[in-house]
Amino acid sequence: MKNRYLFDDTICAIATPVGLGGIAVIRVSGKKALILSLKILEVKNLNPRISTFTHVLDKNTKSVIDSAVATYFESPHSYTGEDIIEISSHGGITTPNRILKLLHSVGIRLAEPGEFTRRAFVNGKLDLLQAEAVGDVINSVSENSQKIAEDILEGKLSKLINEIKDKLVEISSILELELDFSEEEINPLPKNKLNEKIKNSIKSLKTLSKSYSSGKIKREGVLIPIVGKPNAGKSSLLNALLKENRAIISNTPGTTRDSIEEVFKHHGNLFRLVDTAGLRSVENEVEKIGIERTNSIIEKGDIILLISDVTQLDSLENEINNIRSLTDVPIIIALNKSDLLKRKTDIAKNDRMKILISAKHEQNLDGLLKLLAETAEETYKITSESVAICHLRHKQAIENAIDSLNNSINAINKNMSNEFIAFDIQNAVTSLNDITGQTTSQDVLNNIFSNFCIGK
Ligand SMILES: Nc1nc2c(ncn2[C@@H]2O[C@H](COP(=O)(O)OP(=O)(O)OP(=O)(O)O)[C@@H](O)[C@H]2O)c(=O)[nH]1
Ligand SMILES: [Mg+2]
Repeated sequence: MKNRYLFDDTICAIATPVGLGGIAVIRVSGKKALILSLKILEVKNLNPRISTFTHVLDKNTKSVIDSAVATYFESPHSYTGEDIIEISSHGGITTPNRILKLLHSVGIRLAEPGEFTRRAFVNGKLDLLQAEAVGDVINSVSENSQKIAEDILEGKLSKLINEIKDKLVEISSILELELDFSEEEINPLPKNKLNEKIKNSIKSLKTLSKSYSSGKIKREGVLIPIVGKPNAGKSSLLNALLKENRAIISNTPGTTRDSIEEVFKHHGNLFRLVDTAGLRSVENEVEKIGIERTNSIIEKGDIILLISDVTQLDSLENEINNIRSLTDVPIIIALNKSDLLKRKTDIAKNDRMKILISAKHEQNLDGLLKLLAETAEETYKITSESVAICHLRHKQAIENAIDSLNNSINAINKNMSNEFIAFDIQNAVTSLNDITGQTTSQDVLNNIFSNFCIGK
């Protein structure tokens, strides 16, 4: 590593959550982590990688604050790449905060959110993709979101992007080499070979770009607007699935005026269910706004759950057409109030996307959840093992790279000089560098790290 101490000062933070707990971990990182930490510890020295039982002392008042275990991670073999001291003290709110104050009093600055990870990134311990994934692992709320972040943290996505980048750098250096030598001195790369190489890179980038919808869903959950006519039973269904009285239910049409979003976990999948205002033509201003909101939620939805009263299906086709005019994602049609049917019906039999349920009597809700899960998995390849991108920032950079490569192909086809072709390829490389962090602007970095919690 070139320079492990790009940051001059030493920082500290409580790395464990605030609140009651057996143990709290206070972290110190920086050039002076060891000497400054020793000022508040009873021991005279700490050996790298060995946990040492000691006491935390306020040397001014000569009082013992707590018994603790201190561990020294010697640079560069630490999370940040700098010297790190971790003090494991008793948990709770008072003790860790007293220790933090002591550390501050001996000249250690309190860390900004994400500063440990930012130092790890600047010191080359992680690239930007991995650093972002640290935040995603911490914030993950389902097994799927945890898995995608963990894969990125392990470097699987960085490897893929670096492979594409290396190929582009190779093409660009061949082109530049050809500029320096005449055709007699070297064999130039034939135009069709060059085209083929660039097209292969575009293909790999397109696959990555397409993985965004599945990556986003793995990270954030499947957004499922529950829509349908007033009184169809949308709020009843939300409550039945959540097993709580979240939304108000009544037989007055137009009960739900605003959308209610609730997160619901099902077999490792995260469903974000949104109860919406019933769709109908209305004069009432408040209800109108509610319906406009419903339409915009339909546009954002990953799967639409259309609820229809099975005893009043006259307008079902119209409802489906209305939804289709807003989105082309799958529509699951739940025919509700099956308990009101006098006779058995095979109405939902021949259409896989139709299902007969009763929200009020909790009938066939498992069947509905299974259908939702299968549709999500098939449409968004949620369970597939391949690595996926999950941040809009990554998708935009990949698309910029694809645009630049398309420009380079145009330049080749117009028989333009190698300089122009190489310029476009270099632009594509720069876009990819933005993802992994080599050329990312300070603003973007500030934005990424400010979303982290303090102590990470
Ligand atoms: N019999 C029967 N009644 C149901 C069922 N599900 C809901 N209901 C009744 O239908 C009425 C309307 O239910 P809600 O859940 O408020 O309907 P909604 O679609 O949210 O209606 P809005 O918010 O007005 O758009 C209530 O009286 C519910 O008790 C069902 O499965 N069977
Ligand atoms: Mg409702």
